[in-house]
Amino acid sequence: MTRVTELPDAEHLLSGNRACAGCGIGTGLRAITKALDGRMVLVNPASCLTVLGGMYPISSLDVPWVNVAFPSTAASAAGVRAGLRALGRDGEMTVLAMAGDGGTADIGIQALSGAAERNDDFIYVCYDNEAYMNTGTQRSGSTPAGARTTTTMAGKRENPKDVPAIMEAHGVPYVASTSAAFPTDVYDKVVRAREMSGLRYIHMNTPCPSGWSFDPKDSISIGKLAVDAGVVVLYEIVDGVFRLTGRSKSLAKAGLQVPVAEYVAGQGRFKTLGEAELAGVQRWVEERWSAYVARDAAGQR
Ligand SMILES: Cc1ncc(C[n+]2csc(CCOP(=O)(O)OP(=O)(O)O)c2C)c(N)n1
Ligand code: SF4
Ligand SMILES: [Mg+2]
Repeated sequence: MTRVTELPDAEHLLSGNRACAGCGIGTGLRAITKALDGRMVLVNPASCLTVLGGMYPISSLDVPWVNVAFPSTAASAAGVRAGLRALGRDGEMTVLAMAGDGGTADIGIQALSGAAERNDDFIYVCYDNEAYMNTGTQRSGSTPAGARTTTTMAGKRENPKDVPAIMEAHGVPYVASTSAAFPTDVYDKVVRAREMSGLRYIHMNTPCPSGWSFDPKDSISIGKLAVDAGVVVLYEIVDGVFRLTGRSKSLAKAGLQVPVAEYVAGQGRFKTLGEAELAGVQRWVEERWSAYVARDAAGQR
């Protein structure tokens, strides 16, 4: 695994942007742009990422990017790739589609499914802050059970949609789950994806101080707690072979380090979560975790 001190020095996400203090998107995007060495076109729809980028003609990124309509990210990325091919510039840069969880799990899923079925040639990163944050924290298909949003005032009832599993079912060559709290895990996965072709899907958890209600200084520690509790799991599936990575790989031997109760305690969005609901979430996490550990062991045989 790459160490932080081994990451490339070049910065493509410039200092100063319009995201909230402590926003996980910036941490993750910084690692992604380093992994692509700045040779990329970013395609993104309306979201907090658009806000982070700034308004034309100002940009906080030193790479070209295209803002597209909310449901069309994957279709637009496929179009950008086709355009580069037509210009004879196909090998020059990676096309990176990057959208939020609302733009991926809900409104953009038909375009993403179509692109996955065609195995279109780009990397798609869903950064998951677990709600529609840019418009003021509405519930998405990726919001966890028990989380309070402006459209689930008593806490959401349903568990989140498993988008990486949906993408795996399409048979795409690369699927990964990562967290902005582990920038080297993000970096290594984007490097691996960069070296492959076809549709490569990466799901990146990005803590959101404003929407989750915690102190911005705790962004990384909350992201790490999510992994230690098994709420977020770091893994990759390369040509159908599953393996846990980084911190989650260590936890396969050591066992989950903290109960879900400890993870939710520091976040205001879970303040309506009752004991019975919490026990339900804990069971759901443990069942998922056991399945991941079993798949990891099977993949190594
Ligand atoms: C078709 C359409 N519907 C609704 C909107 C309003 N809108 C802009 S950003 C956004 C929220 C996006 O949520 P998500 O994709 O999770 O990204 P986040 O804001 O959380 O970063 C919404 C609903 C829009 N721009 N276009
Ligand atoms: S609302 Fe959340 S995701 Fe959006 S910029 Fe602020 S911290 Fe980042
Ligand atoms: Mg979101």
